[in-house]
Amino acid sequence: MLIQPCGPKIRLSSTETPPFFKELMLNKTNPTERDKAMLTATVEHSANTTAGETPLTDGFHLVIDALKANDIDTIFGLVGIPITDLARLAQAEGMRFIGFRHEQHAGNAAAIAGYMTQKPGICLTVSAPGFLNGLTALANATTNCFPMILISGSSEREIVDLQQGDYEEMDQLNAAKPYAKASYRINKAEDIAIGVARAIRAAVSGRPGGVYLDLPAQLLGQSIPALKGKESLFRVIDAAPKQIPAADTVMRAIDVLKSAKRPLILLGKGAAYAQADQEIKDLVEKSGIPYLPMSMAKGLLPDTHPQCASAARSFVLSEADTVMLIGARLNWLLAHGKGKTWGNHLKKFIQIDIAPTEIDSNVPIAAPVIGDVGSCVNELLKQIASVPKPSPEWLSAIKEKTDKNIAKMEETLSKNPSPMNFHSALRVIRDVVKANPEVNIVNEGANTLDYARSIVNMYKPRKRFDSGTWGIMGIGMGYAIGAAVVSKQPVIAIEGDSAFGFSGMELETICRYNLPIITVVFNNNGVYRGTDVNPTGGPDVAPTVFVKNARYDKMMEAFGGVGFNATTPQELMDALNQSLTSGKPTVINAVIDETAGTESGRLTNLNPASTATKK
Ligand code: ADP
Ligand code: TPW
Repeated sequence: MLIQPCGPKIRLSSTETPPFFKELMLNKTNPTERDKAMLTATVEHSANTTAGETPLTDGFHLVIDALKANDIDTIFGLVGIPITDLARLAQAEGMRFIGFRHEQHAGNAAAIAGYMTQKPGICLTVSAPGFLNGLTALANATTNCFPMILISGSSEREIVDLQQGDYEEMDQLNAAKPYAKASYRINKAEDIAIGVARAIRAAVSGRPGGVYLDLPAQLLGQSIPALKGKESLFRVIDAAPKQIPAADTVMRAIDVLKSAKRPLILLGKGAAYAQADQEIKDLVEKSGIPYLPMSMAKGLLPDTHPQCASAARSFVLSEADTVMLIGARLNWLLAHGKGKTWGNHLKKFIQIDIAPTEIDSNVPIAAPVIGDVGSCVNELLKQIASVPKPSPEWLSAIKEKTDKNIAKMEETLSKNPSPMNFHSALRVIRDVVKANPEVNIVNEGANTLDYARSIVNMYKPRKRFDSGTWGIMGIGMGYAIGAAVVSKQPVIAIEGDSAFGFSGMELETICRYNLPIITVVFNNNGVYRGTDVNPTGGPDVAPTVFVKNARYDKMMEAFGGVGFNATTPQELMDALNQSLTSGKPTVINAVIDETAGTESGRLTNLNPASTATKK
């Protein structure tokens, strides 16, 4: 048998049929050809370790060995033909296999694990439908620049390619291509190590993204001499090499900063991903430039930092004359760098990014600095002393605006309406996070997302995970599970009731692995709110409306977790504190005024309005 680079081995005696195959055969009155083939392969795998014969290894083992050789210790997935034994083997070989109820959530867990660790998160699925369920997560990872690898088993190539109607037939490789940073198929066992290495490198180098790796069923059963297999294994060297920016680009950026009257730094999730926390802190503090964190960059510096301009966001975006983007794109989340949001002043942009094609994507960039955030910020730091500090007028104008807006928000937050609204419930979560800054936050919904982003301060980097670049619903439980597994610290998932529904079945997964995840469902009886009516007076409720007064906490109790129904801020606070102390899987059904939400939260203007009916 193959010598493993690390981890315990399952040893199969030459005469013994492995227990899971025994079970497979016993439970089947009519085992398929593939079942028989797998059994044969495994028995041979062990039988051939007897004296005098060439020891063999197989595709199953080589996939696991190749992942382990690259320090990948966790797989998020969902089993079935042809990857069940791959999952079993991963577990038997000391990896963690976290099994989900739907592949999309396994994929989301993998993606967020990749974002948190800079190692690609792995999602394992079955063919066609399982693959497609995972594909949404893969596309979302690519869109958000998270490194992940979707590994899917696939059906018999020759049948798929002739479209002869195989079980779960699909040309997965081509289906994945438009949504992945790279897509590969491995056809030969001796290529497994290279295939895995290519996937890892593609996921994490340059701009990170989602990679698809297609493993045909026949590959897994293929055997090759164990020695040959062992020799094929290797560890990827420097998978995400540093990219040092050219010196002239750094000097150009410094010159632009020198000419700035009202400079602003914008930190994006690329900056958080880079794990250059100290360098970024130094650049912000040594330059004295006010900064704005994008939602997932919150906590890179504490949101309470004196240079944080979040509370004066509209003001600084419209008034700044020079903006230095660090790992942030000028996409819809930043109004494409133009229009009303950005005011009437001509802006100069400096953009630090690892992807050269990002530059000038929406507006001309005066000073592109291409490289990894850590290296770019380091180079800028060497020159930053030559840049004059921002004018006291600019800083005091921001402070005045910040103080005013914070005072206004405090007034709103201090109210105690009954039922609770978004503000009174989020005030509680804000206070709990302040007291427990190590807590991870997952956040999705419309109003629930928009309000939580501005109300709940973050204090540590890479602790906030949300709907991100797509504004996607459904990341909730997947991200929460990924974050809990990777960080081994509590997670509070702040979920709109609609948002929660997309991944709610993963509560069972959370209970099964006993993860310290507290899901707070902001229950306002519908999508955005619960008050719409069917204008026809018919029996169907309006498209945005759910069952009234649903008890999401009861869902959790069905799986042995803890449920709370919170109707007041005090009840919510008590439930949160109790859950953080117990560490038990928990759902808090937070009853929110059903009239409280607005259509699409802060994105109302993105809903198309008819020009025919417009007055
Ligand atoms: P946000 O949504 O927070 O504004 P985006 O996802 O739009 O952030 O932008 C992240 C940017 O960061 C992408 O353009 C990506 O290429 C870039 N990026 C990701 N990792 C790095 C890195 N290590 N160094 C430099 N740029 C990076
Ligand atoms: C995959 C469209 C955006 S926000 C939202 C939907 C359905 C839910 C808003 O209601 P919720 O929050 O969660 O109750 P709240 O606080 O306003 O009450 N499908 C996908 N992604 C998106 N973005 C949608 C649909 C959407």
